[in-house]
This record gives sequence, C-alpha cells and structure tokens, in this order.
Amino acid sequence: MSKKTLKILSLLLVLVFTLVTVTGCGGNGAEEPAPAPEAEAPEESGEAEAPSEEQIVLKGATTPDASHPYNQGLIVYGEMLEERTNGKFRVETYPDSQLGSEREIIEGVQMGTIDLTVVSTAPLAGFSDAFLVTDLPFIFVDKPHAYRVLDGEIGEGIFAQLEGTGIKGLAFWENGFRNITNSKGPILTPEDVQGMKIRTMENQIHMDSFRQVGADPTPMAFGELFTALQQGTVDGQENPLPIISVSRFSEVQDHLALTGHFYAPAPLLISGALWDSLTDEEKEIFQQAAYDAREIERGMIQDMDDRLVEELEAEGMEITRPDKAAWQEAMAPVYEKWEETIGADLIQQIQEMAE
Ligand code: EAX
Repeated sequence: MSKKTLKILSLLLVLVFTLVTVTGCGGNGAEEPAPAPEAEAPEESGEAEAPSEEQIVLKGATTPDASHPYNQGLIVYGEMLEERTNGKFRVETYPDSQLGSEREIIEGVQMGTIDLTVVSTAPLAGFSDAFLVTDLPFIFVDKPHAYRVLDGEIGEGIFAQLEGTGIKGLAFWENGFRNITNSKGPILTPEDVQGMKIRTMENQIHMDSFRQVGADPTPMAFGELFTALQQGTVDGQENPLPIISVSRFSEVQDHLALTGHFYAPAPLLISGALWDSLTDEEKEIFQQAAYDAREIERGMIQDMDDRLVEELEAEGMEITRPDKAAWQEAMAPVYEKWEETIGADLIQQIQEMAE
C-alpha cells in the first residue's frame, strides 16, 4: 500500500466516523440530521392535529382584568380565527395592562408589535378626531341607539378615518355606560361632585364634562387607578359596572352613582401591518369573526349589567340613582365647545337616530 493510498484511507475513516457521530448511528437513511434532544419534548410527540404550516400567534392586549369581556371576547375571537383558518392563526391574550396602558397598547398596534386590542374610544382621541363624537356626554340614549349608529354607516365612516394611521378598526365591541364611584359620599345632583378629584381617561371631552359639573378631573392610566383610589390620590373614578366589578373597586369605594353619563364603545383594532399581510379570504374571516364575536362580547356585558347592581350592593357599595336629565343639562355646554371639531351635522344625525 502506497503512502498516498494510506492517506486516502485514513481520511475516509475520519469522514465515516464524523458522519456516524453527527447522525447518531445513521442507519435509518434519513436525509435530515437527527432531532436535537429538545425537539423530543413530550408536548410535540403526541399531537395529532398540529398544523402543517407554522402557526402564527397573534398578541391581543387589553387593560382590564382577565375576567372582563374585553379579554374573554378576544379569547372567543381567537378561537373563531383558529377554527376558520384551519389553525393558521391563534390569539394569545395579555389582559390587565400587561403590555401597557391603552395609549401604549394603541401605539403598539400602530407599530405592529401588538396585533389586536379592544380599547375605549377615549384614548383614541389622541390618534384621530374621528372617535371624539362617541365621547360626548349623553350622546347615546340607550344601547340599541348606540348599536344603530356604530354598526351602520356612521361607525364605518369613523373607522374609515383611521386610514393611513397604521390601525384598522374591525368592529365596535362594548365597554358600556359609565357610572361614578367615590369614597366621599353619595352623589345625586351635579353639585355633589363639586371639588371632587375624579380620575378620567386621557380625553379632553371627558375632562371638560367633569369640569362643567365642578369636579377636578384627573387623567390617569387605568393600571394605576386602583392604587390611586386606595391611597386617596383621587376621590373617585367613572367606569361601566363590569369594570367596577372585575377591578374590585368596591374594596376602595363606598359609593356608586348610576349616572350613565358616557357610553363607551370599545373598538376591536388590528395592526395595519398584519391586516395588509392577510389574503382576501383571510381578511373576510377576520372581519366576519369580529362581528360574530361582537355579539358574544356585548352579551357578556349585558349579563353582567343585569346582575351587578345587586352584587356591588352586596359587596357594600351604597347605590344612588341620579336624575340623568339634570346631569345632561349641566354637561351640555361641552357640545358647543366641541361642535366645530366634531361637526354639528354628525352630532345631529346621531341624535336623530335616538328613536
Ligand atoms: O377600556 O381606562 C378606563 O377607564 C377604561 O374604561 C378601561 O381601561 C377599559
């Protein structure tokens, strides 16, 4: 055997040895390298219906507690998407301000770091004037009135104005009619909130409305509210019954006045970047599911509204039922101030849809 042949043989030996080591005994004729040990984790081994393509996980962020219909509705929406896209999309939810305040979440949706959210329209005022009209006090007389407006042409027109902002509105879900809680005393007339420090959302119309009745409106992110109420940084706040309940405000607020002064719609928003990446068929699925889940989410809010006055009373809150007409009159000057920005025609059009 020549030196050269020996050299070739030893090279071949090294090669064979390397191959055997890399493929872990080879033998099964696989073209792929053997799986790394981590890939054999138990949850991967027995799944029969794992989607063939890689699943796209969407982040859905909200600020209230996980039990609130915002988050529960997003879970339902995610299930619909998963089923209707054969597992291509799945939604993972982040309730309880885990991904930030509503303003920060909206910014995240705009940048595409968050895919979905359900938020109040109030903080959206910082992004577009389109939603302002919904923040006027007593603009909606009841829920059917709000639904007629928001689920029809006017609602579509509002969403259309988001064009170019990086945010797309899919459907108006619901937060609900807002009521005032406080730790000072029972509220019946607007005079009863004179000088009271009341947390509002970061929205000029909301703040103006509370200034009109002589209160001291203090804007603050929702995630900071419980502690602020507990420590007495603010005397009160205003929110729909489901939020008051799931946030355990009865632990830090003795009085609840059923003023129903603002109706808070809660649009389901999707990141524009994600929307643009969808096929036409997927867009149709995302849109229809948003409407279908809307009915379920609004139903959850209604069920809670039906039982929560009694429940909150049982938790120790003293409940008052103010004369709404007096509050409406006291807050009315806000309309004149904002009429030009919002459009007198739009306001009138909505008011005419009350019956
Ligand atoms: O949108 O900030 C608020 O008071 C809102 O009602 C709540 O976070 C849900």
